[in-house]
Amino acid sequence: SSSKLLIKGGTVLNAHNQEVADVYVEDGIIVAVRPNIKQVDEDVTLLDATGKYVMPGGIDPHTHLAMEFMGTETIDDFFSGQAAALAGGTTMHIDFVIPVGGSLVAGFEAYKKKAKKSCMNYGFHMAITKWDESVSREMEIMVKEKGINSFKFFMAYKGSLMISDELLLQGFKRCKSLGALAMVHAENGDAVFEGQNRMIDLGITGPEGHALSRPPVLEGEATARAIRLAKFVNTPLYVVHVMSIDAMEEISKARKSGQKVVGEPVVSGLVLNDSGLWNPDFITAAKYVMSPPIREAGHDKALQAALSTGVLQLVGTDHCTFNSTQKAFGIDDFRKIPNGVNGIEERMHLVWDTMVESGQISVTDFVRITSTECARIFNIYPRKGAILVGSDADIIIFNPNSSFEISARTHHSRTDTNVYDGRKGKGKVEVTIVGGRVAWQDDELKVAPGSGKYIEMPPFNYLFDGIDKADAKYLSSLQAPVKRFSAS
Ligand code: DUC
Ligand code: ZN
Ligand code: ZN
Ligand code: ZN
Repeated sequence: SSSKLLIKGGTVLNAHNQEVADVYVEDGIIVAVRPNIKQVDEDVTLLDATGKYVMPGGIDPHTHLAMEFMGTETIDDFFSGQAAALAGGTTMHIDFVIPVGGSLVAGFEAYKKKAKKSCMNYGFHMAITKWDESVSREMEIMVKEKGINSFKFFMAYKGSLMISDELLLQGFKRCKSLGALAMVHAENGDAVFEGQNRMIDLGITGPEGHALSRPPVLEGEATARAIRLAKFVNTPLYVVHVMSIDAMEEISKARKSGQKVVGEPVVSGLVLNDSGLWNPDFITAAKYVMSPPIREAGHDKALQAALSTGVLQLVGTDHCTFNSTQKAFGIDDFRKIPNGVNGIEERMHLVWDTMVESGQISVTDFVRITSTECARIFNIYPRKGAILVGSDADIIIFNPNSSFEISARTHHSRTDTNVYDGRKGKGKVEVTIVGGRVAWQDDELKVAPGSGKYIEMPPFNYLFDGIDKADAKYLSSLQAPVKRFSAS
């Protein structure tokens, strides 16, 4: 069997540079990157990349495969979702484990089981949806034994996933002590509840009520609150699915002040806006329902600009698909429409077209925001996110002169709709390589369920550098007599 691969003549892209070079792979690892590598053995698979880019496979930091949610389960599981990912040039994703019966360990085991049918690299974040001693203890098990270095807290979904500020603080403190990254879904869940009641009282029960019930100000408020609480605890913070100017500006302000805050826009927020979206045809509109919602025109362009200037650092998808039958659960009440849109297959193409083709970012920036930065934040760089000697051979061959076209009829997700249906653009992923093997080529999946690999992520990423020092400085400042109240 061939475990040797030679990619000839392409322009190799990394976040830090670009060069015309060949890439030679053995047993899943990149062993040489330089011009004019000679094909030595007979059993080397040869790929011609002349005139094309050779870059690290995409890493999607935010997906939900096989997730039980809002009374149903996402239609894409770890095989169909990953097949779609591979078709779109993504070689790794990080999914959110939901605890089972309040247990993180049980949730982890359940997700490992779901992921047995994987055919690419995957890692996990863990959602924290309640707080007690056992959750706190299990967080340590996750970090020290299970390869999870990030925990997501929901400030929305009142009555199910949402947790209070008190518990958020406990969670942030625990993350900090474990060297794990705290993540937040930032919307004010109490206010969303109020907003939903308002819509129902007004008789607005259609999909547009979803967006109207949770406006940008609620995302801005929760983002600001999470940022300030993270500052109080002095721990890094990762804000998932930044969908509004309101949230983005809070992140911008915090980063300017030196706070360690990461902002993740998702493809839907970057390329969609809600003009013409709330079509009178229920399904046509319901497919766009996600949380936070797709915003009015203006937020999309502002998020693109923030991504191009580094205010936001990496792009996810929140891929969370439900088919028309599932979306129809909310036909009489938008509150029952399962939240979520597709994107795992479309992310690389749409980001290239929207950000690179439009001239907003360079080709090396593209690598950074779709792969390298994610690997750095989740502490698996340079194993992932780079074409370097010693890195895992997760590689795509991208033809900038070809073109893509998105259609629900031809996409590889199991869902029957696509929020990007009909979109066309420049650039096309032609070959996707995972662990040194061609996983997707000529519109054909070449890997079988079960060939995927769980990627463990170690704690204490670069964002934790200097935190001890800042804490020590704070503590010593409290010792200064001038700060103390004196009775004398
Ligand atoms: N938002 C969604 O749209 N789906 C999954 C969970 C979430 O926060
Ligand atoms: Zn969320
Ligand atoms: Zn999500
Ligand atoms: Zn196909």
